[in-house]
Amino acid sequence: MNFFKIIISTADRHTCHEQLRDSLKLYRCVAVSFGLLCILQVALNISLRLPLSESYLFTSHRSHNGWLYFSHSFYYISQIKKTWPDSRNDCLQRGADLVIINSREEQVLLVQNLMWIGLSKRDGIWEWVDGTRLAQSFWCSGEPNNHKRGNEDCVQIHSCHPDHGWNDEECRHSSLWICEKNMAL
Ligand SMILES: [Ca+2]
Ligand SMILES: [Ca+2]
Repeated sequence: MNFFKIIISTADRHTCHEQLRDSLKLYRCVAVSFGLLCILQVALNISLRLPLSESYLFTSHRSHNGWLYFSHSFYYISQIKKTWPDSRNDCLQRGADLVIINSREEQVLLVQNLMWIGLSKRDGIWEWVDGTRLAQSFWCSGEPNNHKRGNEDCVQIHSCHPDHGWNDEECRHSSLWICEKNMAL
């Protein structure tokens, strides 16, 4: 009888050890899964927030040959100053054109120093470089003022305000400029 008791007791211990081992495996599995979920959450947060950050765009999104990418467009910001017609020629030679600002998001993204944009006056009407007439505008307060002898027929983006800012200026004035290559075309 004692012999059978020993066998049963040994079997119970084995069962108990197996249950304990299974429990440990389960806890380990839960802990690893939780850790992976945390890593995934951090990665998602970073990927969703960073593209919306201007500073990230202009410091970390510099792509080949100085072109920056944002929302289906590549942008090139010049390092030297030229007149509006010469700036436009430079963009055309790069397979692009002076930037057309289609939305407040694009305006906020690009507003920095004084830089030519693809807006000029033709026959007294503001027109983008693709021939479309100006609809949504982001003029600085008091602009366009056609200040210099009535010859301010070209437009610069200007950081007079965090989310808006354009100034009309003489086209022969030298300024930095922004080219845009729209990938949706
Ligand atoms: Ca655009
Ligand atoms: Ca002006």
